[in-house]
Amino acid sequence: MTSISTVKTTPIAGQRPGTSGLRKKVPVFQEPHYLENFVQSVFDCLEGIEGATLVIGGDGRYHNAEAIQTILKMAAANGAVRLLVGRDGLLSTPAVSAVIRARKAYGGFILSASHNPGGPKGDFGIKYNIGNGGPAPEKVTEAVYVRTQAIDAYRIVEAPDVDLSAIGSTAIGDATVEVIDPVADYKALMAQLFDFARIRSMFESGFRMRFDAMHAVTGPYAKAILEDALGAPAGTVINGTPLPDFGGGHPDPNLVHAAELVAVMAGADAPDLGAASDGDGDRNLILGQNLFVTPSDSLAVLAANAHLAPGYAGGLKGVARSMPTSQAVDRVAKEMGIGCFETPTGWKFFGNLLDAGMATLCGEESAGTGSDHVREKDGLWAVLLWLNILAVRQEPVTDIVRAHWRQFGRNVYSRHDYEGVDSDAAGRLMSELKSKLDSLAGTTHGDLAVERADDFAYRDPVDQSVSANQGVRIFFEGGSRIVFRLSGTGTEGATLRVYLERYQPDPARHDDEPQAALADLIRAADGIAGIRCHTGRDKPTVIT
Ligand code: VG1
Ligand code: CO
Repeated sequence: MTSISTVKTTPIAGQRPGTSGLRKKVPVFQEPHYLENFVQSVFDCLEGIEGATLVIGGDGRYHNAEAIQTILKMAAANGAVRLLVGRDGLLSTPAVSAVIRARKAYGGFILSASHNPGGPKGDFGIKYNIGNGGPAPEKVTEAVYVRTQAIDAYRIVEAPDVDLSAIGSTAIGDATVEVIDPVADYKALMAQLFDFARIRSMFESGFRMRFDAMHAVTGPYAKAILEDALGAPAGTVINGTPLPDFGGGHPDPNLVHAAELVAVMAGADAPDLGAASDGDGDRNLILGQNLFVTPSDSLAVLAANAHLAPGYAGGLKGVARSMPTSQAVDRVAKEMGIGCFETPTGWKFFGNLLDAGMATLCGEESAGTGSDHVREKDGLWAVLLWLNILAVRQEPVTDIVRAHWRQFGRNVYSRHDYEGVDSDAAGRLMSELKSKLDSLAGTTHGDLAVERADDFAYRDPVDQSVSANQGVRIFFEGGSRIVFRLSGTGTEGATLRVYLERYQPDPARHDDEPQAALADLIRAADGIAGIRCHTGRDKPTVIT
């Protein structure tokens, strides 16, 4: 007999999902009923959970194992009958998406706080994905939030924990838990998209790369694909064992947190390609010898060359980028005569475009790139597409990027983050800025003249839903741009993100150091928004 308990609970304040699910410090998720309230609120908003198949997995961070057991027992109590879980509770974000799609599941839960640090005092997070494999759209996340404010009970099966360490099936209440190989579905999908034989022969002829898994979830995926399937030498994947605290590091593949890899790629004996991924495996960092390929440039180069990989040989239906991402890909789309969409920050906004066949490739400046193969951004996929392009073109990364700039011009780009800022001060900065948008047009800042400024609002071309307040855009004559927005993934105070972009058509200036090339925009950003005066900071916490 299955024993299902209905446990009384009360709403918990502040369970509002941000850019990418609900993220809080681990001790918050450990508070009584905290996780249960949110998970039950999700179930309460789903129609047809009765008899459903769900996929559950996480990036292996601290509290992953405990949270998964709770979700399994709640899923069974709420009527789901088949629960697919990665071995040891591990599944990267793109792998969850791939499994949901491959096995036609109803949806899934991803346990991750992505690039945020883990450990007992680190961050934890939960995100619900729908049947297309992508993050639940805003109308679902809003309904869940409303539900968290009214919930009074949750349902859970009384049962011992399920052993997740070996492939196999276990009953839990009326449901079956199937422990699956976390890599298999994903690897099979990659083998369909890319020319593994060609990449393999590139490695055989001495091509060298270094992939930094940052002690996070991509280690097993990268080893299975790069080393085992593609024949890259052992040791190509570094920091390849997932650890609950990511080895004390910050699994964010950028110039600051992947400093070890950046140093290797700047050294005399640098490999041909350097790459890294984040906590949950959906981001990517691409480095050539002595060259950081900005995610915005990477998206543009991939769009221009994707047809070289078998999965994209038929060309692209369109491309999409988040609003703060540089306009480099827009130039490629124009040249190719395909559509180019500008969406708010966060992968959930790409879902409709991908489902409708309006876009094939999507990207964000925050190191997220992906395609219609899944409905999440996909770190290892981006690395494999680069490898496929390199195997066909037989040129160094640096030459490919430089040639791209010569053809399209360079969108010099940088993001300045002010982390842990007082929330009220950050709010005041944004509201003052918004109050003067109309009066900014025509003003000059050094040599820069403002063309127009707005607060970005997006109308989804598929379902016509509108998402307002998505960040302030300031356009300057000549194609330069500054964007201001507040992060929706932080767990301490507020993070102000300032995105700076200047278009440089002149090849003689393509080698200019980005911060120097953007110096007048950096000054203008402070002049316009009063960053120093509002935040009390004289420089950003992180520059990428
Ligand atoms: C950040 C990035 C955004 C990304 C989001 C989730 O959001 O800027 O581009 O989609 O993280 O990424 P924010 O609101 O802090 O700027 V991750 O790898 O969760 O999955
Ligand atoms: Co991530």
